Amino acid sequence: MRYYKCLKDLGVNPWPYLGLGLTLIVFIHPGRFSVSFDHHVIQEEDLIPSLVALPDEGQVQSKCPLNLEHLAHPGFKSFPVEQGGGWNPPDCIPRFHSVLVIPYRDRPENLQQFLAFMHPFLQRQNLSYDIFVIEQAPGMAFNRAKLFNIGFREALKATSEAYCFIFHDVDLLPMDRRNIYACTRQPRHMTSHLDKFRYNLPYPQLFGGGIAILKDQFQAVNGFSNRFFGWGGEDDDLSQNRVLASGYQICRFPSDINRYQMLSHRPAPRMADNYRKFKAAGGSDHDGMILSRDGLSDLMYTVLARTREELYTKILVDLSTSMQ
Ligand code: NGS
Repeated sequence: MRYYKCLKDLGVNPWPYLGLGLTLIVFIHPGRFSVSFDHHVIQEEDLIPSLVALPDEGQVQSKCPLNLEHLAHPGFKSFPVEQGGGWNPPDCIPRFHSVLVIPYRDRPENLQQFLAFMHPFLQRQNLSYDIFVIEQAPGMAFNRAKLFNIGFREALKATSEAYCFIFHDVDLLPMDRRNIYACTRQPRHMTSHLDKFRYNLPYPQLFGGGIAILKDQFQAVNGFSNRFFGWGGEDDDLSQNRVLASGYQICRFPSDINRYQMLSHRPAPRMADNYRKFKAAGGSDHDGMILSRDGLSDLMYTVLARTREELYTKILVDLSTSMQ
């Protein structure tokens, strides 16, 4: 009260400042959006049961353990990776297998940081996994979505185990070890809470950054559209016009588990009207023919090189081609 009196003596009315302060706190609070947008969130106790495991081969007792509390403990030593970036737990039978597909061009530092971080992260989760980096050759605008489609196609040629796909940007690192890199029964948006957005989910339908989707689901929606060159929109098309329109639900892990750090890089030029133009040209009209004609079904590319690097398999592709 003394301070209030002093302020009054100075002729200052503190209430508008207090009001402004409170409003600011409400607006900048990191949980502001996450709470209101948390629909189809898998509760922590259901997290492991929600995952789709590899078919059981009857050796249940030697299955790799997966324990969320155990994951949080420090002191994990990582294992060497097979040439080409694949890994299997050495002394137990994995419950899950995941194919990570990373679209790539021109960001060597990010790729190095991503791989150095992800291998121990995935190994700690006792998954078996493969990492495919799909690099777009110079010449055309970057087509993230088409690179994912190519990664899907190429991984299926390379590994018979592939049933769960993680389509992931190279500049995002998961911050919570409980964020299991396996597929859930419904397609999952993984990278919902980024440091860049102060761990807020910018809009509920966001499906960019990193997603986990089963092979059959991805095939059922005909993959991504191949028509998005440049930044933005391809993920919105996948969620709205393909995944949700096909009757799937998009789920998420809880917001504290879905936290990600974005690695620094020059921002890609924003193509603000990419999606609008796409829709104006017919979009992925689910009931019409376009969805079935644009995606995995009309995927054209040429593989220029396929190399098994020390920490990943690299596939260099030319998108300007009309070869399938
Ligand atoms: C939207 C984009 C999405 C993108 C999201 C978040 O505006 O493709 O921002 O991007 N949609 C359109 O452009 C239509 S982020 O800022 O995280 O890079 O995923």
